[in-house]
Amino acid sequence: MTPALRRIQEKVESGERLSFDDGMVLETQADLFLLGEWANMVRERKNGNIAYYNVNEHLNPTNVCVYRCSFCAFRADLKSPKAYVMSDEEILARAAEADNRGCTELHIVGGLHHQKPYEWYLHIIRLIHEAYPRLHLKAYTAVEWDWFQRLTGRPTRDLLAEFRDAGLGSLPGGGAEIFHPDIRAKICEYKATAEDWLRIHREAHELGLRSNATMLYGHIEKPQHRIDHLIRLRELQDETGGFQTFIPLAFHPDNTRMSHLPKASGVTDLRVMAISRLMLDNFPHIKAYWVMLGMKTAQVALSFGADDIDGTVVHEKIYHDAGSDSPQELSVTEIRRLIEEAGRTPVERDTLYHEVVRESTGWRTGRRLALV
Ligand code: V47
Ligand code: SF4
Repeated sequence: MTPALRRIQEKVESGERLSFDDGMVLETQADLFLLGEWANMVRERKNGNIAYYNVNEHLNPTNVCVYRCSFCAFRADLKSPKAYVMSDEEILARAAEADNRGCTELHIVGGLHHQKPYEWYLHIIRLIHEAYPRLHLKAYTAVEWDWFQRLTGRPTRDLLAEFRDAGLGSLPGGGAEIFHPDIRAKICEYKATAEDWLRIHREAHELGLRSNATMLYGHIEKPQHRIDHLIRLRELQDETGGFQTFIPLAFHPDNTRMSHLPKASGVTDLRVMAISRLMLDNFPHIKAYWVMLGMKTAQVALSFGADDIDGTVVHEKIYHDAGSDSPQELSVTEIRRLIEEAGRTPVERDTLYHEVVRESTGWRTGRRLALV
């Protein structure tokens, strides 16, 4: 082991914060097993042997989008044959399906439609919340909030408060991509900047809304851009404490403008997972999103820093349009089996990390699971 790695080992063992330079040493000098051993130590310190999952569905009200992010296979032009916009009836039918299946959460994100007013996005939240108040609505990425500001000329803080009063429960972590401007300028030139993304999450946290954070890796970014991204998130978390979960997202190249790039390997997926756990010392949870990783890698990731594998997930489009060959849905029985086989204890959580108790009459929220 190099002296720099030995020093990092001491820091990990004593719970001391890792610097940007330490992150670069992890990226360039640490082998997979060392990363796994250290990330697992931190994971078990924070979450014991538990692996969380939830029962949720995805709703993407439209795929029409004014932007053209080069990694996106989901978006469509206004007049494209694959363009769609869901009607109120379709949205309500999807929410009814989720409610009937015992989902605790609906994850709502989509494109920025050229002709849809701000009120349409707000109406979707009201419509679902009034019909199915028990469904937690985790809705709209910072990129969408930034778009709503452009549509209305109103500050995002006011918009977030208006949505919260209409039934918004929390914010998903999408749209973060890679914060560094050198990369952002190449993969998503026009949409919300890193500063916008971070400001919107800060405002959400200050309004009492929790949120998640993501990082899109495995395209044109370099290790220094990933470490920079993680440190910016860590700094905001120091300020607000409002982030719940970090989700590293591997780029899927099929049907995108970067389709010439290879898919991230299993080793890269596990390395990024472990380094994220080690750098984000103030994030309670790290999610191995099985839809993106495939269930086999997600299962192994539970020993490389991850303590959550997201949900049963029905109607996922963003990854499936980009070539993911994961199934659309895993049953609770299958998720629990895979977690148990990985030597972990499965615990169903709701979006805000309360335990979910299932009874013959339905589900109820149990105790709040400790956030470390
Ligand atoms: O922001 C888009 C990514 C994100 C591709 O908060 C792609 O719990 C890979 O954020 N290859 C949206 N990634 C998904 C997301 C998410 C997913 C699961 C859980 C949560 C949560 C959030 O998906 C986008 C972008 O970074 N993305 N296209 C692609 N071709
Ligand atoms: Fe639009 Fe989001 Fe796709 Fe970018 S990633 S093109 S903002 S749908």
